[in-house]
Amino acid sequence: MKILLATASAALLITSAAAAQTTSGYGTTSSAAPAAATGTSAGPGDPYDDAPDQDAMRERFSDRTFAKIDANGDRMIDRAEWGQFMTQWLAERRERFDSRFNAADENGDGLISREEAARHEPILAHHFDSIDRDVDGMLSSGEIRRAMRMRQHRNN
Ligand SMILES: [Ca+2]
Ligand SMILES: [Ca+2]
Repeated sequence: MKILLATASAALLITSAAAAQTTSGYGTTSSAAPAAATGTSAGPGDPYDDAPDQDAMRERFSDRTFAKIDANGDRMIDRAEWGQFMTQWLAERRERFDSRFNAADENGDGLISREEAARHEPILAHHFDSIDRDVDGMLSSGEIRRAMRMRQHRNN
């Protein structure tokens, strides 16, 4: 197969940097690159997916294995096909993050307050103070993404 696993893994490492871990509501960590390359089933593990969503996600991801990434069906995944796959995957992930963020952001001010976190995202609520880098009592999407990245790095 044409794709370099090292490259794929590196790409995934960067692009999945925001993916978090544990099954405590942040989703499990798994690497999509080997799964994608070997055709085995494993979800990329979206940090912002809860368990049921994650199962659905894993299901979807196993659909989207080698054959699916291999757009032209030549049984090789080239750089362009991989790039397209990652682009789409990232877009979907961003969409899920945004929709979940927006669902928690009851008053639509673009920030998650302590109360909003408590009602919608217990994990965020639990780690509120460490996530709230600028100590303004609100979580921005940037602060949440940063926290997820850091968790990911700690797990690697
Ligand atoms: Ca809000
Ligand atoms: Ca803040």
